[in-house]
Amino acid sequence: MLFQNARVENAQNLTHIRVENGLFSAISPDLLPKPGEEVVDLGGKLLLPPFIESHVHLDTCLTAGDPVWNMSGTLFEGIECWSKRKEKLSKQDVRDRVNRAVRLYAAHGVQHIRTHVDVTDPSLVAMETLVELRETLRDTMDIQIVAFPQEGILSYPNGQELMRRAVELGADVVGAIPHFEFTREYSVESLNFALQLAADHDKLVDVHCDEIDDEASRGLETVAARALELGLYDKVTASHTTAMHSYNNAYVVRLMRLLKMSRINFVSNPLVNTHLQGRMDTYPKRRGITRVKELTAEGINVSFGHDDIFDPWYPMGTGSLRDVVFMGLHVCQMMGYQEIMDSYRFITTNAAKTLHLGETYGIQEGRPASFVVMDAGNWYDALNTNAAVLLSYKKGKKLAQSTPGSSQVLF
Ligand code: 17E
Ligand code: FE2
Repeated sequence: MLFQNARVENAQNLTHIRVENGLFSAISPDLLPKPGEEVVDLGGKLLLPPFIESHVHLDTCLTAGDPVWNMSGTLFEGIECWSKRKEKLSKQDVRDRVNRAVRLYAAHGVQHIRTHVDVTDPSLVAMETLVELRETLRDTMDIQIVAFPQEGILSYPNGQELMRRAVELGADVVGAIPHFEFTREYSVESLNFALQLAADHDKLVDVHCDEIDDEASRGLETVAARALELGLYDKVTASHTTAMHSYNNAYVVRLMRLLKMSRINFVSNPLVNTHLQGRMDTYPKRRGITRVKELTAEGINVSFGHDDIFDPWYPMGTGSLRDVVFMGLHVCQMMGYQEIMDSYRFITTNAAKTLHLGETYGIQEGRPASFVVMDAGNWYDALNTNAAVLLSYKKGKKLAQSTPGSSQVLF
């Protein structure tokens, strides 16, 4: 099959792309159709590697208001609401909601998801169900599972044992939540435990790290130091790190040296953290987004995640990562021309690094023929016009398509 006249990422010129046996077999402006070959003329539309959701909670999605709404809009009230919803979890409930959420994502060109799954639940029903769904959905959505201790590792009954069991059940990634532990000591101990658990079982790490407006929340330095000392390096990711918004600059300069040495990844969730953070402030109200611009300038890998779709922490969401980037560029003040043009990387190649997708990902000859086509000629226009994802192909198979609606101005 031959896709003609594609604009690949930020390329100046158009090219043609041949897909055979589920792989990109040739990418070149000189390809001619073979006799009988199916041809699709993309007419200069933007072709990108598939979108990657690097941070979401699939187990909690589509539960907003059930049984109670988060009235304050804080992270901590969200955790209380979820704790009530958690009592009602069943395999069927998790399966139904995850299947719906995965299809929302698929419609928006997402083909990979890293989901945090709450393991502070003695039944571990959500974890068991996600492990099953990872298998059932493997041809359509790549799912990576984080064992996420929502209510703490040291501060929740049998927290360490639940984490170990989650890893035995098949979690790909080990999580932690240092800012929610009862004390600073617990916070450090929980991180030592989580990173050692990952090292012992050859797992990745993704910590909900310092998701609080407390400038004294310093889990990040412990995460980075352990990543360095245990030799885990870029297998480790710090998500949220919103306290970094409030750190003093002298401390950040000192911290940045360690962050670079550790080579850890960052995930920022601009939609959700603009909504959750700064809630104890009067005015000025902090935005509570980590320092994406400065981290990027230092060559540190940052991706963007949605975090939630319609759940106790975020009452909206359609699975569109374009909305995430759109918000992220605003709150991080990254609206220069080139910053806008490059911003698809937050939900593609940067996220691929975090998820360790390696050579299974990217528009290159010999790699799996997985890509999306946007209804725009470049990423700037795609972002600005909220362009539809016209096509989503995974390993040469069409997974989703859309026909943009038309609207008319009658004057
Ligand atoms: N849990 C948490 O600790 N933080 C979040 N942002 C969400 C769930 C969505
Ligand atoms: Fe999260």
